Amino acid sequence: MDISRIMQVLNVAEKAAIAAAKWNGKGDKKAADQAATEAMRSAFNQIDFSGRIVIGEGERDEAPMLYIGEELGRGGEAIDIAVDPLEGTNLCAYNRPNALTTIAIAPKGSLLFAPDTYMWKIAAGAGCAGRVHIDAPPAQNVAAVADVLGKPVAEVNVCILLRDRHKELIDAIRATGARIRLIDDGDVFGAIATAVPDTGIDLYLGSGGAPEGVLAAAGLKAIGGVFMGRLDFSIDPHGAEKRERALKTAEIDIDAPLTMDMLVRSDEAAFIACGVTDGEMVSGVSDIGGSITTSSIIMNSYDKTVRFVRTTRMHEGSKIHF
Ligand code: VTB
Repeated sequence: MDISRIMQVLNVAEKAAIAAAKWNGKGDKKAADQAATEAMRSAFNQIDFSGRIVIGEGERDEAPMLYIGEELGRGGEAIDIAVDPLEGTNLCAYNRPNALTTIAIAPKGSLLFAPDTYMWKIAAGAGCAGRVHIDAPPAQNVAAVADVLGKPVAEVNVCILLRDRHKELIDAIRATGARIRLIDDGDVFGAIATAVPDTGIDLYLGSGGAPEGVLAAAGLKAIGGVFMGRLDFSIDPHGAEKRERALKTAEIDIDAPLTMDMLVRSDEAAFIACGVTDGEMVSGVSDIGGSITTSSIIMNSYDKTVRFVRTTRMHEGSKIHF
């Protein structure tokens, strides 16, 4: 995406983060999500583009805003949009690290309409393409990442969502001697962080939301990292009916390993995340003396860049605090 479009969408992510952060630590994840969603929708509608939600808050009948298929903007260039307005609603509600507002944008028709179910995922940073695979045993993937990074397996840090279904996976990683960073929520962060050296996360493994997989794939593809997924309807309480539906409507073989090129069918995609709570990748929203500062990460295919952007919004009488 060209830089002017990126700046417009960055502004959307920032506005959503500022709205969500008012709910940091307030124990109300619904209110936080709603605030982020409303702010995001309203900011998208200011943009001179023809945006279309491909990944959003749900189907039209269950989500009043940012529903799948919703059209946004004032008209212009046709753009596919994937959003999770508040990725990690619990993280925000309980003021835990790495709640983010997340957006991926790509030319129309290029983002996969992923079914709202689970996906097994593997993500790793640059250099790991062709070395790790969603179907390879965990120990093999850890060994490959250790080799690429030039460090012993014992120093590889694997991020995994803390869920009962991951017991076997966690045991397998423990057996290799590698480190594990367990996270309560927020696997878009976990996957993207593999490509951001200062986070200390080298590999992401495990199952989380399929829509979140498309968001992470957009970021990792943009900067030459690796992401692969495999849909899993069996974890989902409504999996059987969702599988039936996906069999009829999906644009892909729903049982196949999904590559970044299947999830994001363009070399023009970009991923933007703005911090809501503080985290290892970006800081959360801070409001000091009336000036509000946000921190964001942008991964853009167009110029193969990763940008960290700190924005301070001045209000009357406020001073900038860097
Ligand atoms: C997943 C993960 C998300 O919620 O969707 C998870 O991808 C829900 O998983 O990042 P469970 O149903 O097992 O709780 C997040 O962690 C946060 O939205």
